[in-house]
Amino acid sequence: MYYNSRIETMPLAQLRELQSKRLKSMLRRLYDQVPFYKELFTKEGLRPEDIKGIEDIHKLPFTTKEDLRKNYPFGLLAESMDQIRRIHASSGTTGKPTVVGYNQNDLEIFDEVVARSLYAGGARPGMKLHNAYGYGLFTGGLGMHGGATKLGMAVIPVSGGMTDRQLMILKDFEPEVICCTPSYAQTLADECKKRGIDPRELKVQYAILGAEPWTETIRIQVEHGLQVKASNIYGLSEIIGPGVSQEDVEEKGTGSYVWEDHFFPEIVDRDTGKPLPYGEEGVLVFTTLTKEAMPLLRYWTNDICSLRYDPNGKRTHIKMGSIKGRADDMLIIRGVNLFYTQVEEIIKEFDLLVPNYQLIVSREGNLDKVLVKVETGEGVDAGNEALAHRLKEKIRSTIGLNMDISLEYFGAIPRSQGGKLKRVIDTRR
Ligand code: DLL
Repeated sequence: MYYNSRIETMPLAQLRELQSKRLKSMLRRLYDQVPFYKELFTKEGLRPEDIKGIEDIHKLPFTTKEDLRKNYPFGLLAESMDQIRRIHASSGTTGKPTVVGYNQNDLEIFDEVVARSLYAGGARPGMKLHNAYGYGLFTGGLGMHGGATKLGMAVIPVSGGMTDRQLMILKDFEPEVICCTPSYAQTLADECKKRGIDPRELKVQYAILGAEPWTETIRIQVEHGLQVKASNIYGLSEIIGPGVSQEDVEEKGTGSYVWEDHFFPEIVDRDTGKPLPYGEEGVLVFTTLTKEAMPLLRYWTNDICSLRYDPNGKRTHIKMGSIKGRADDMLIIRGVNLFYTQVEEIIKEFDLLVPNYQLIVSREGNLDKVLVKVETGEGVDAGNEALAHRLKEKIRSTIGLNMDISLEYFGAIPRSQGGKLKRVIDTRR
């Protein structure tokens, strides 16, 4: 039932004790090894010994992406370079990438949390993993690879792109598990259909999807189009990579287990930074409890979601809900806060539309404009003005914004080629 049953079902009181112990030694390390943190603590009048346990965590300052940028590339390492065994980087929206480093122990933790995640997603030792996350500086490819190896799977390191070859491998190598972004899984499902490949001929049973926000509609499409059970994997380079949290394939839709023995999650108010109670939506913040090469304290992820314990869940660890969007790519359109997923929610109510879309944001004079380009279903006329009008009205009455609509033919909007899909093109900046 579990990859690591002792940890995954550890009673909460015991988990808290473990977290407290780990937090204290992590703070000592930050203070002694990272000048940035020593300065930050001094500025706040804090010493590591002021923190008695995990319940004091809210007294500590946040770390932001800006702090990583200012210390680019290696300024936040708590370990000398000769102990570093891997470096990853994720591209930011502007300028230099965010750089992270791992020592041997960190890589072992990475493998452990990914192995747990794969297991919760349905993978078992002896199965083959079709790994279509990108290999390279992105943590997806190598991260999933390491965890699958640890679990005892045979990894097929396909990486992203070259859809023809992906389909051939899916058919001929008969992997039982695939991992990729949800949008790429949609691409693969569409291509199967186009080429007349019956997904039931494939042996793939489980899809472990993440690295970008997705919805229940996409789950249904992928599950149907590839004949798999699809579960969510979440993570970010700064904290480790994929495997910070994972949905159990038998508890779909109830949230993803955060591996709390390694990553302590909080939800805070996006404006005040104050901790919010379980169930409320706010910014997700993580503290790494065990990472040695680059521990981070209260890292402000900018991802918006909520946390809750599930009394009916198989594991004791907390669950995070699906990511509603990012606080920093939240759009402000004529003063209205907008997550593009809100538009997606509306699109999916229309049977004649498919949720493959793009929002093009521009400014005319002082007025923000949004153009919604959305595909119609196969065989549906993209010139259907009544349909465009109904969508426009629904958006106006639900979100309170007038948007322009451009219906596109099925297949007209670029599909993911394996990387993260760009849903919003904001030309105002
Ligand atoms: O995307 C790590 C990863 C790889 C996760 C493979 C899952 C699978 P970054 O490139 O640093 O790391 O991007 C992290 O991607 O803060 C979220 O905004 C978003 N993200 C990642 N997973 C999910 C998910 C990897 N399951 C950023 N749902 C995060 C929604 C996700 N958003």
